[in-house]
Amino acid sequence: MQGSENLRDLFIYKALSDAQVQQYNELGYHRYGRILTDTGLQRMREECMAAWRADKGEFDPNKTWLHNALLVNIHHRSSVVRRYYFEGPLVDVAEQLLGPNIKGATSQLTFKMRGNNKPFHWHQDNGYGQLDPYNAISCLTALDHADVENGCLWIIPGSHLKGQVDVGAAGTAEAKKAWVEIKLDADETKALPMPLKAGECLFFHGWTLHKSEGNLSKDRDRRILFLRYADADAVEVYNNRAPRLGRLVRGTTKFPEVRAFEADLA
Ligand SMILES: O=C(O)CCC(=O)C(=O)O
Repeated sequence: MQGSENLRDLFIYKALSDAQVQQYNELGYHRYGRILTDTGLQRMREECMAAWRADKGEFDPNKTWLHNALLVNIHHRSSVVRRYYFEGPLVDVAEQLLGPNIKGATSQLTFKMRGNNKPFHWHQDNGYGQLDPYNAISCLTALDHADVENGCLWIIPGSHLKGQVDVGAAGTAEAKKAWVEIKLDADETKALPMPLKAGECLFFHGWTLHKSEGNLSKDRDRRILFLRYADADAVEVYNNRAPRLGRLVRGTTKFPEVRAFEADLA
């Protein structure tokens, strides 16, 4: 992809209104709606699938969840993801919700291909990698239509207001490396499905409880690009409070290692 390509041919920029910011603060999530243009969606599917096929091949029920569902650092492998992550509309959203100093904290594909009927249990994203300050946002961009049948996300509105849930040993650096699964209790009667159309985006707070059920459709994959942003000074609580390394996408940071990290990644 050409670096000079107009970002507005790929991505749809819209600022959140004050009412939407307030609603996010109350409910812990926001449905942005369409965020990729048709061209952006097509590029993203092509580049993500090239990386996915090279590493993963076809879905294989005999392989681990990690193998079947996750490809980390996709921005190293796809220039359109890189531009979306570093320069796209989500950076503006992150600024509205986190403040002026922001870094990318995670980029990955989280796929639930047809045949993958494994649920992903209730958890907080900040449980899998506790960052402080506790205002990181997770942004899910759908590369396919996602609905209840093919394993869309479910959320408990307002659950972030209860703060960080202690996950004990599952929240340690060792558990994170080994991808120990977290299974929090949640009041299912309050859960809402979050269907998305391809090219739409949902974002939510790092404390918002969410889950997904298995993909029970016969012929539809559920492919999601998962990006996370944090305050530029955010540290990893589980890792002796070392700064989370991620590209500085806006503003400044007190950590020189964060300023230097991926600064040259075009
Ligand atoms: O891929 C899924 O279904 C769930 C992903 C998720 O909740 C996460 O990565 O935090």
